[in-house]
Amino acid sequence: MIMMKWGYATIALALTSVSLAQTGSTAVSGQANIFGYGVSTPAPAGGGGGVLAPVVTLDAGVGRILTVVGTGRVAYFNGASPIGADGETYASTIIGTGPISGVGPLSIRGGIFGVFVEDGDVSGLTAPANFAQGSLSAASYAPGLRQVFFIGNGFSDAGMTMQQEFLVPDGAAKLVFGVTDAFDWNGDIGFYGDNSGDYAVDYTVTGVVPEPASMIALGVGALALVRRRRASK
Ligand SMILES: [Ca+2]
Repeated sequence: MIMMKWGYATIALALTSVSLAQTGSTAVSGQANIFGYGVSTPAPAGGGGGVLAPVVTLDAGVGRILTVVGTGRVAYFNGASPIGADGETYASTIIGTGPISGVGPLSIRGGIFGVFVEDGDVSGLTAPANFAQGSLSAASYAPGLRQVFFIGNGFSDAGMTMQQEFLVPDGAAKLVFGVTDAFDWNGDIGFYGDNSGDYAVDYTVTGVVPEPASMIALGVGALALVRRRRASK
């Protein structure tokens, strides 16, 4: 009888662990304004607000983890040396706009950034505090909803052997990829108009898909156990 009981439990647990693996690729224009999500026209301090940043619709799940491979180069003003996907060292603090946070203080300029957003109209929401990202070579990060975070090339080491993990906040329905820009990389957003070149990202989101059917199976399994237990008494 014990073997039978364990059999039920094993089946039920297996059904609740359907894994999620969402992958895709997108180009990220050097003018893709990471702060522009949720507002029709980001108000720049000058130099242009850029273009809409690409948005990925995330599959539903729990315990979701994002990994990214970022490439490409972007020049941030006419005649500037392009900056790679992993950015370069520079002190930057940029004020956000609308429902999206700013960034910084960070020791990086250029490179690929991301932000997780909930479903629906977020235009009336207040921006959260800037994400305190600290070290840019940590193994994992846990940004909140609408907190802009640095992704870079997605690796923590120069040899690009260790992929960083970005924990997807519960309630996130979308992932936006883009770039930051401001006069001298500090203050109000702006100066997207003179950017040229593109980044590109390959992204993967893993996790567990909650399945109503498996929850029913679990309930049926538990009920069966109760009945067997009662019958054996
Ligand atoms: Ca610029």
